[in-house]
Order: sequence, then structure tokens, then C-alpha cells
Amino acid sequence: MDKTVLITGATSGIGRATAILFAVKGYRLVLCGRREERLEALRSELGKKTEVHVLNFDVRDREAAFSAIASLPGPFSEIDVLINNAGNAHGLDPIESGDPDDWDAMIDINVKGLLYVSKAVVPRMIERRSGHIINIGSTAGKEVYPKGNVYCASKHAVDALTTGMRIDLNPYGIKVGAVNPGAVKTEFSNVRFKGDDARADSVYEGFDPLVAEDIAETLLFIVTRPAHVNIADLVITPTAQASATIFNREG
Ligand code: NDP
Ligand code: 8X3
Repeated sequence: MDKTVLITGATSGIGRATAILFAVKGYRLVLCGRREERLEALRSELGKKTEVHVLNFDVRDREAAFSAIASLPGPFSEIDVLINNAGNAHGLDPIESGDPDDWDAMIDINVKGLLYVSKAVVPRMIERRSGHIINIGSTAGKEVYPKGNVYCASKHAVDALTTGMRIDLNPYGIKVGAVNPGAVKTEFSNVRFKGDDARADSVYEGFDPLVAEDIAETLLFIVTRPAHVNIADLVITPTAQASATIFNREG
């Protein structure tokens, strides 16, 4: 498979599951994240199946993002598919008691980080008149829920940016779309609740949440559509989830 896929946030959850599935399918991978040991473990595990290059940077650091992507050697630099996945929620508080450090983290990672990585990757896609960008949004980018305020705002921004990027990159034949998951059991809630794992687990109690592999399979479906087909916007939830706040939880 002569296609290079760059995945941000590949050290955990959705990004990691996508890296594993895409390695099995033979895609050349550029895997990004801050946790170096996890990147190295992925490189050694997935390197048995495909070519893997890892980039260790914080998406909030604009210069680090640009120089990491500029450093990509040979075919790793010809990115066919960019999956902008890195992101998290930080906290779940009403606006009046929210922590501005959490607000900064969510805007800086989920919105500005996505922009920096895209800014670094898009010029070569334009030169090649080819490319595919998939942003991982959220149901939180489609509706706002209590105490979701800034996280929801960051994912609404991803929703708007996906449309904006699709419009601006349309003349160059570049596909842009978003996958917007509902509840997926990953490290997401552990991060949101700052290591309170019991509270994190309670988010998924009483129903079958999505697992990261469900999103990985969805991404593989999107990436394998024919050249004339773009999946522009996709919402995927557990069957038990009817909206951001309505869950069918059994007794
Ligand atoms: P995880 O916490 O399991 O994974 C988050 C990933 O993002 C990690 O690989 C982490 O890597 C990376 N990341 C976080 N901050 C940074 C940073 N500053 N710089 C670089 N990488 C960073 O959560 P998920 O897999 O669930 O989340 C992936 C995406 O899916 C996010 O955008 C999230 O908002 C979205 N999403 C998740 C849902 C869910 O219910 N789980 C539902 C809807 C959307 P590292 O810490 O090594 O840097
Ligand atoms: C993650 C899902 O409902 O916690 O984006 O916002 S939710």
C-alpha cells in the first residue's frame, strides 16, 4: 500500500486503534503524540507490519509541530491522509467555576493544535493536488450539554473548520471531512477527570459504549472510498446514546 497516513494522538484510544488497524492494512504511518515511550512501543510493534515513523511533539507548540512535520524523510513526507485526532476534554464544570487552565488546554489542543498540524501538512497536498484530511470532531461539536461549555465550543470550532477547510481546499482536489463520535471508552474521561478513574468509568456504566476500534473501522471505510467520494460529515454513537445527554442505561 503506497499511502502515507499521519495520525495525531496515536498514543492512546482512537488514534492508537487506528494506527494498529491501518498498519495491518499496510499503510505507511506517521504517528504523533507526547508520550515518547508509547510512540516507541508502537514503532517497534507496528514496524513488523508496515513502515512507521514517529513524531514526538505537543500540538500546542506551533514551531515544534512545523519542524516535526518538516523533518519527515522520503515517502513519509508525502502525506496522503491526515487524521487530526489529538484532543481531549479537560474538566466538566459550569462556566462560572471553570478553570481557565482547562479552557486554554482545550482551545489550544483541540482547535489551535489541529490548525498548526494542518498548516504544516496542507502545502504539500496542494502541490500534489491530492490529499485527504479527516478531523475528529464529536457529538459535542453538534450540540452543547450542561458543563460542556468550552469543550463543546472547541468541537463546534472543529465542525466549522472542517467545513471551512473543505471549501478552501476544494479547488485542489483535497477531500476534507469529519467523524463525530459519541461516547467512546478510551482514556478520554480519565483525562477529563484528571485521573479520577472511578468517575471516568461511571460515564460508561449501564450501556455498551463505542470502543476505539469502532472509530478505527469507520476511518478505514472513509479512507478506502473511491477518489470521487468524500464522506463530509459522519456522526457515530453507541446504540444506547440518543443525544449528548440521553442514554438508555439498564437498571
Ligand atoms: P485519549 O485520551 O485516549 O487520546 C487522546 C490522544 O490525544 C492521545 O494520544 C494524546 O497523546 C493526544 N494528545 C492530547 N493532548 C495532546 C497534545 N497537547 N499534543 C499532542 N497530542 C495530544 O482520547 P480519545 O482517543 O477518546 O480522543 C481522541 C479524539 O477523539 C479527541 O479529539 C477527542 O476529543 C475525540 N472524541 C473522543 C470521544 C470519546 O468519547 N472518547 C468522543 C468524541 C470525540 P499524548 O498524551 O501522548 O500526547
Ligand atoms: C466526547 C464525547 O459526550 O463527552 O467528545 O462530549 S462527550
